[in-house]
Amino acid sequence: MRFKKILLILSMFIIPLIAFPETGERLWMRYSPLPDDVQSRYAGLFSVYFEPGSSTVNVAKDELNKAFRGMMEEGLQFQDNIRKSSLLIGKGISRKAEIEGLEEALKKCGSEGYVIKSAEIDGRKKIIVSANSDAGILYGTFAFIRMMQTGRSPEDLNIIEKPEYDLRLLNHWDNLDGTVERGYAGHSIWWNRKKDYDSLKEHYQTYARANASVGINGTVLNNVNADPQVLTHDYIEKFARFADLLRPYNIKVYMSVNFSSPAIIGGLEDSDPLREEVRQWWKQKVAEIYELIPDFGGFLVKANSEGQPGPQDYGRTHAEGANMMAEALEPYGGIVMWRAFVYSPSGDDRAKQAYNEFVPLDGEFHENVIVQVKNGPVDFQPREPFSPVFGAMEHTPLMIEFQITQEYLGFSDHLAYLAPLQKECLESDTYVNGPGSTVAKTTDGSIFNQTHSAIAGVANIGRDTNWTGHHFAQANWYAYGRLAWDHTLAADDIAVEWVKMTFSHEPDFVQPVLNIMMRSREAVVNYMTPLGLHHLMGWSHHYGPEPWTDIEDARPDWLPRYYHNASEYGIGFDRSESGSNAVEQYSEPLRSMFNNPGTCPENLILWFHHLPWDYRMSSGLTLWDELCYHYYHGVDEARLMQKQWDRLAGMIDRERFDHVQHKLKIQTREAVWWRDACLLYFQTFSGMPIPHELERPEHDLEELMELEFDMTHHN
Ligand code: BDP
Repeated sequence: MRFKKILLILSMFIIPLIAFPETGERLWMRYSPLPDDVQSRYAGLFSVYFEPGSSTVNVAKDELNKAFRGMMEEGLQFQDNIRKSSLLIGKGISRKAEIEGLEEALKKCGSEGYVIKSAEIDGRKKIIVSANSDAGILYGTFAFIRMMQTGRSPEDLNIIEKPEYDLRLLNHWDNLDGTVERGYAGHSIWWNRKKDYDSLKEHYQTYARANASVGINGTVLNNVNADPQVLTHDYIEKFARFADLLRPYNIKVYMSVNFSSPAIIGGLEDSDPLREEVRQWWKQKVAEIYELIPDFGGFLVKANSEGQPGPQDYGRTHAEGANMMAEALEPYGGIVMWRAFVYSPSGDDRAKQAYNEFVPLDGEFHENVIVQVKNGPVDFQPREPFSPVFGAMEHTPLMIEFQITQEYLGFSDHLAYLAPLQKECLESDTYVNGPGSTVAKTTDGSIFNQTHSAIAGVANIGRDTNWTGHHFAQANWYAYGRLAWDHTLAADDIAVEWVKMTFSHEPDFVQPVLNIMMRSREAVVNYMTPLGLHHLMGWSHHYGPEPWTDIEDARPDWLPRYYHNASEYGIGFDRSESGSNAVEQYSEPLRSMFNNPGTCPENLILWFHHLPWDYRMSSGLTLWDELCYHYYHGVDEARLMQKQWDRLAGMIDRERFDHVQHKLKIQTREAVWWRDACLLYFQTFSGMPIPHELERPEHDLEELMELEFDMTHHN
């Protein structure tokens, strides 16, 4: 009797906790029961005709069933007859039933898009999900699930979707020893795992489902600082296993390669791209890869950058290097993504170098080469102008590289929702083809007639149970994928989707969380690098503020002082005509606008200008006072985010609530650290007081300068 009682208590209280701890492991695919009103909207859709198909179609079918079982608390009834079904999913629906407008709609959705449509057959209402390919069925099914997850009405649907970019990639900066460069969510999910692949299958499936749910269709499995070993047969076999796992989810694998591989692992004398022996070596390697991975995506290459080898080591150009690989990949349909992130210790402004090296090569790259350009001209800072390379190479497909991992935005300790940053770049007008020539349009094929369109995001994924370290960093993976599919989506709409799917539909929860997310990136900009300042972080760890760092032997353009130039006169980098003239790389009217401090957007003013401390800003304040207000505002925003979150206690599960609360505490403390470090240090030059109505700094400059930063708890 007593035993039974214990069992009962266990099953009532303990077991549910063990069975469903909210660890974040299920990402935005939690499929927990929907609110009653949403359930009732979908209640008529249990009987489904799912046209049989490939393993990709089976993935979609299983997912839909899983989603119904969780969200509607009951599995689907699969029918083999469309008349008995209310939801019809498949490529061939239009052949089986006459549905007005379906054929036309399918013509608009390309090879990966889909149609979701309300229709009436024999006087009965149905919903059709159709596409031209199995991949389209996969994405259409996930879109339908998203509609349910976000509570959208399934009435009067006429959705026609087609992805904006053909290739929507994640770049994992994962090393073969299992560490992740600039990763803050634990070790690599791909490399150096003790467990065998079979026991990890479900883990990889979650990764693949998450990507498929937003439309990511490619992934680079290793670091751009590539270990040559990755091209040995053992590793190619490992890539092949991952490719097999990811294939049903319409995800191709790609590899980062080291330019010197022929010499390092091939035993050749050198890796000169114009030498026949070297070219043959790459051809054979590529053949070996395609033997095992027939749909291998291609190579990503970081060459002649930060110590990586490249064609310039042999007096050859980036184009000659890229084309050699492109030729090897071409017969199989593979591509080369050649990174434009280059800067040599040349003495010229680092922000100008990618443009200087690449724009003259426009037109020289093979058709299957895409040049991959970071969103800004320097390096993934909290705010940068867009890279002037966008729009400047009309004969070369360019792809944007965003950083999803928060190397410069507080690692996985700070909440920073990055969709506003990405939108800011995508929507920046380059003017290269007149007004409206946004960065998005110069890369998605709508302005230039390019063979490929692509986009990449440096992943923030690791072995942490919640995948990304901070629960809110999951939103950055999600939002990147959504924007890669459709860059016209609004950052706040994406955030609402994610919050509903990940946490709750409760408006009293969704609204304040949306508010937190939408303010978060600007908060980080304000407490780290307001008004166009950049690169003020510690030079090795890239985490905390060290605007003072001076290291003998270090390259000047690695050090913050190169960028802020603070002196008794003022602060900022003069990139105007009288300075480095980086403004020249932008088209008119931007060039003139950036060139003049009076017309330069103030949120970039110190990016383009070196100005005196008493320069009058549009607010009427001096530059010094304005800078102080921005830093203090950043801290206020961090505090507000923390308070807003505290008020949500009890509205979601304890585990995730506490975790986020803990992280927000760290963020607020560190926002003060950033503010005090930067302002107290700059004050040694400006000699001006912090406006009296602002609180006094909490730290002492000397104490901050002596702080030994400990990386260990941040990895
Ligand atoms: C920098 C990172 C470095 C990367 C480099 C790159 O600090 O770890 O290797 O970018 O993109 O921001 O290649």
